[in-house]
Amino acid sequence: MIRYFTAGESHGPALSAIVEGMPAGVTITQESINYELARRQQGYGRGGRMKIETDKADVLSGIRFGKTIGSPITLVIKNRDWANWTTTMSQFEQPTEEIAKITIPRPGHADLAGRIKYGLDDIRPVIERSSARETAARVAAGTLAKIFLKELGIEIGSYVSAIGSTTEPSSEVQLHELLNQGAETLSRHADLSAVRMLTNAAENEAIAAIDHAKKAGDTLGGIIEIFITGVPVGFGSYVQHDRRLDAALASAILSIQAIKGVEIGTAFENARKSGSQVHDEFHLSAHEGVVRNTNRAGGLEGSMSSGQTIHLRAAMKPISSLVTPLQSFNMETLKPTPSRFERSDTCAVPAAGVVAEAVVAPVIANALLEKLGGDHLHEIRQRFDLYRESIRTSFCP
Ligand code: EPS
Repeated sequence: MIRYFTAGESHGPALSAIVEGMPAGVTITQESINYELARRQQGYGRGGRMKIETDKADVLSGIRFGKTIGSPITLVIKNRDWANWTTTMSQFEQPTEEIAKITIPRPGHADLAGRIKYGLDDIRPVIERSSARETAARVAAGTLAKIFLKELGIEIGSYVSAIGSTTEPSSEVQLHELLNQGAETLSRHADLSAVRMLTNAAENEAIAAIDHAKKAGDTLGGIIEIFITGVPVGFGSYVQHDRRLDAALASAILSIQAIKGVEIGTAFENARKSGSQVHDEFHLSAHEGVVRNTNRAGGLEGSMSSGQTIHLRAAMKPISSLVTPLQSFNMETLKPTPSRFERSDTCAVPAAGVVAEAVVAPVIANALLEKLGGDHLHEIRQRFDLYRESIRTSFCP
């Protein structure tokens, strides 16, 4: 099973990740990891930091001659901005000059609870580790699982369906056409847009909304749609809470900074309808076996994959670092005061879609490994092909 941890402060020397349990024999290139890191840096509305960084991952272990060897893989992404923070973020040396403590928490951020929880006298360490900069390490780690899944024809993609009150009116037909070619085709299409939306009209409206928010010293959230194609029926399980695939996917998405809601399929719309209008009926096809004409369940039934495209939707709150301050207080003087500004983004919804793709990849990879086992790509592929074919042929009338 794939496990990973990340480490690193936003303005420390580097971010890192150790990924354990990647099957052996998977071809990895540095370009493929760096490609995803570059995608994460994109998006209209990002702040000044993205102009400083060009994220690239160094691989320190677990890969030999371009292939995984089954050993833990260590990834390191250097922070270019570290050069400007060596005094403030010094690990051992005591600064000779006074470093101003941060004592005014931003509403909506980890500042208040983090300082209290860890008994700190300065909010700076909370900002450093709670920062969404950490997602660079998660994208690097998740990309490994994504590459492994792609070898088996399982693809993960995403697009942005809303930024603030701007909603993407993407047609079901267009979405279907893109997803039919694999979820990565959808992502490549979304990547052409500065806000990862699918129509020019929505893109232009979203850009204008971001400009407006920036001018007002405000921020915008939005909604991301995540799709996973090629997952066969029967991954995950209903028999125990911690083996439920829907719960594991939702947990991974909710672990992304600023994500406050997850929906599977059209769950909230379904809740307002009767069962006969919701459930996806079975039909039998001579060549494909079990087929459905609808996918309101979002590819997950009984906490297992249904064999249809998995569809998750995530709600991102507006970033909580605002130029125009909200009401706050000084944690030392206990005097009411406007919140302070920390450099940030106006809108990071497009980047969050790339992060979402990365965090669901190990979840799907683990569901696959739990079902089929195997330690190297060749044996996993044999088992995967056999499983898929046996399902298909069992139900062809
Ligand atoms: C981010 C890096 C950060 C922020 C942002 C995401 O860089 P800095 O703090 O140096 O400007 O731009 O972080 C946050 C939104 C946050 O709340 O901390 C990145 O690499 O994605």
